[in-house]
Amino acid sequence: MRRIRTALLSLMLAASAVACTSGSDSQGVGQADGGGAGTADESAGDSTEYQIDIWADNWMAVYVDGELIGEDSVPITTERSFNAETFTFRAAAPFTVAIEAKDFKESDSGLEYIGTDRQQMGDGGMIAQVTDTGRGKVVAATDDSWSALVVHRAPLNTECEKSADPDTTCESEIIDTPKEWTSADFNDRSWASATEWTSADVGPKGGYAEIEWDDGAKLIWGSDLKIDNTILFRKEITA
Ligand SMILES: [Ca+2]
Ligand SMILES: [Ca+2]
Repeated sequence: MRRIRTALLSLMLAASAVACTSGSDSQGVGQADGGGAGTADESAGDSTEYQIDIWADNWMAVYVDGELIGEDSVPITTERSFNAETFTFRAAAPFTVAIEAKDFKESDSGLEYIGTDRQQMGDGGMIAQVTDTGRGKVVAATDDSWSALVVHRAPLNTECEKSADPDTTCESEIIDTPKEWTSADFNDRSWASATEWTSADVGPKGGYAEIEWDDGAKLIWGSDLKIDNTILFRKEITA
């Protein structure tokens, strides 16, 4: 499947290169320069077993080179759904880890506990590390070298937090999740860098302490722990 796509992509790139040199000048800037090296595919025999440990407030799904390898076993609608997960997978470096992380929100207002005396903006946070299980070595971990795209931000007007009708008064910014964003050759160069947060900022609990985190593993999120509700993260791992 992947081979075919790679071959098709090469053909398309070749075709557009011909089109460019033969006169048409209006395209090709955006993506033709994106993939490049990334498409040297692994043959299954060369793959290595890895595990990823991950903790998120409140929910996450993990993809490797476009394939879902695991998602949070506790539904996001579970109150205080804080838990760590460990997933194993096989891959050949370089490979791309893509993580969708969600802070719980009851509606697009961005608030939780709506209509109760606890109505508030919840906050998020996520940490992960990838270990080569054969060598017992952490080969990658979350930090500000990861790319991030916030696809759900709310409330933009934080003063709506105690509103009696937050679904009307709270404003949000919601963008479409890009197609193929989990694939190795997706071009994420327009994305922001993830923001590193301290454990004092995030207050990680429920499973976080059960994992022995590498010193290089940092809690990350968007630039705002409360307003950034759904975030896509990506990192190409070379080791
Ligand atoms: Ca939360
Ligand atoms: Ca939030």
